[in-house]
Amino acid sequence: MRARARSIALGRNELSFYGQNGYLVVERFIPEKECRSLIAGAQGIAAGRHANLLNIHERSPLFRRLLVHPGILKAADAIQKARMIPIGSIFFFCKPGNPLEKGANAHQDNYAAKAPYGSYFVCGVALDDADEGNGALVVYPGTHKLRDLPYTPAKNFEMDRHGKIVKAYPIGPAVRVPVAFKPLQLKYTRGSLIFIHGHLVHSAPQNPSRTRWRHKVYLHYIKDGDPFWPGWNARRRLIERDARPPRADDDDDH
Ligand SMILES: O=C(O)CCC(=O)C(=O)O
Repeated sequence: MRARARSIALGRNELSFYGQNGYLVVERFIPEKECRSLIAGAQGIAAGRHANLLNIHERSPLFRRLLVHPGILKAADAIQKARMIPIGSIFFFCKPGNPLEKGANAHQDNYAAKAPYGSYFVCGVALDDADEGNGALVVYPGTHKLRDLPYTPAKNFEMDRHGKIVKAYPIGPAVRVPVAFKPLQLKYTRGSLIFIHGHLVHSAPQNPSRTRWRHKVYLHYIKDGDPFWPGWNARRRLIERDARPPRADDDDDH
């Protein structure tokens, strides 16, 4: 199911699709030019070392603006029927053959935020076209209704004493998916948004392409007033929805 592009005017059909399946794709919402700028921004930060970038919104005003994008917030509020507050972000390069990114196990994102059921909410922003050729996201429609599935805690990264990722594991602690729920590898174009329920089981293979990258950023939100776990590595925290990114000359009184 695909919602209409750009305006994110979510109607009854889209909201009911999300309710049934736990995800919703909005095609080509972020313009091509902006996708290219976001990729260039992340590549600039990576400087040739392509590990996941946790909280990229703290390192780049472009990503900070994306996290509080009024169109994304409006859609998030409508889907979640609540005021949604940004709490984090993570950037994936999904560079072909990259040892510092290993794809993702079949997992539920709420293992990280440990929020009440239905509160944690993720918006993936695809910065490249994605399909099975470059390891697009795989979802297990309907699994969000299973609530919290058991898992064994596992680390995503090993970091050095400066907080730099030196080793990566597949993201997320693996869960067992009941056989009634079938995997579906999505196909989406650059600029698409993928709204994901915090309890939807999803995974991603390591990028199997030899040539195609799959840049993507995930934006994280929580229902206003709900508790969440900040995490050891991610350090999620509440972010003002309407704050402008700080400018270089804003820090006179610190
Ligand atoms: O590579 C991907 O798109 C999936 C990443 C993922 O599953 C996650 O951040 O929870």
